[in-house]
Amino acid sequence: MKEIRLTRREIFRQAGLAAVALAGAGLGNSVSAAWSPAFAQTTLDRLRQQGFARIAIANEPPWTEVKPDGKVSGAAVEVARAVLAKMGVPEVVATISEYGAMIPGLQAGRFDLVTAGLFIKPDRCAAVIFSQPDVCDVEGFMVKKGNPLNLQSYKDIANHPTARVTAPGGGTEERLALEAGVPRARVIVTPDAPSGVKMLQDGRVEVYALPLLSLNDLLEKAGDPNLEVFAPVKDTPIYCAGAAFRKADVAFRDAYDKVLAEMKKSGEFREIVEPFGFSGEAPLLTSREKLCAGS
Ligand code: 6CS
Repeated sequence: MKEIRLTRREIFRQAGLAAVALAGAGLGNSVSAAWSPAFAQTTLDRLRQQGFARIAIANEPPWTEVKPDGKVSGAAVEVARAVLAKMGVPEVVATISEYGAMIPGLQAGRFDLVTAGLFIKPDRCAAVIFSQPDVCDVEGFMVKKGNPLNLQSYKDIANHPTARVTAPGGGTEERLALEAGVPRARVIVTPDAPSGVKMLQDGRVEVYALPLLSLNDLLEKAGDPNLEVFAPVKDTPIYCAGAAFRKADVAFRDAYDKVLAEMKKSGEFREIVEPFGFSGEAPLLTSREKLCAGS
């Protein structure tokens, strides 16, 4: 391959961001660059060319779901599928991931975007960039019928001498429990949605914490009259999720946002999310900027 010797100034002048990465590799003032701007393909170009985007999901209906026939669906996935199709990326290839592993996986290049109903929160906005909000929900507690310990907030769990809560690893509920002062030993990570219900049924925990729509889905599937859902959990906000992108993928995220905004305006967005039980209105009442600022 013909070696092209470029000075740092020529690199910065010729090829923009890609050069910053290369020069930032500490290659000194003049580097051999076996590439030219023609090779500086954007993420969106690559996805269009390969015909699919790799997405991270949690398999937590109705946000994301792998159906018995293997088809991937859920409100967050169907929104992303529709937006990406309009961007010229016809397919999505999903990987089930724990919430806590989604952002590291995105940053490591295992996924092209996260469309798992990842809540837009200040700590996450420091690590990734989000689309504008897509699906929102309140928080809930699944408990034994009658909520015998009268657990209505994470503080109630913390203040009870033995109450245990289960929640997804690296998810918001785990963090809320720890921040409310529930000892680590009483915050148990559930590997998947159904396991949390089983732990509650077997008396290994007293609360299963998830967004309300997720718990309602699990309650219906469990068909267990000894379980009920308490919501909204006191002292918790309405959370809104968005698609998450690597910080370097601003152009990809902005192009995604443009299509998402058009779909919200045309009513297509509402037609996708409402059959899953989500409000088509709620995401319009807030913004990425507000949610990243913690308001
Ligand atoms: O983004 C989160 O942290 C939360 N999102 C969903 C859809 N479920 C639980 C999880 O903790």
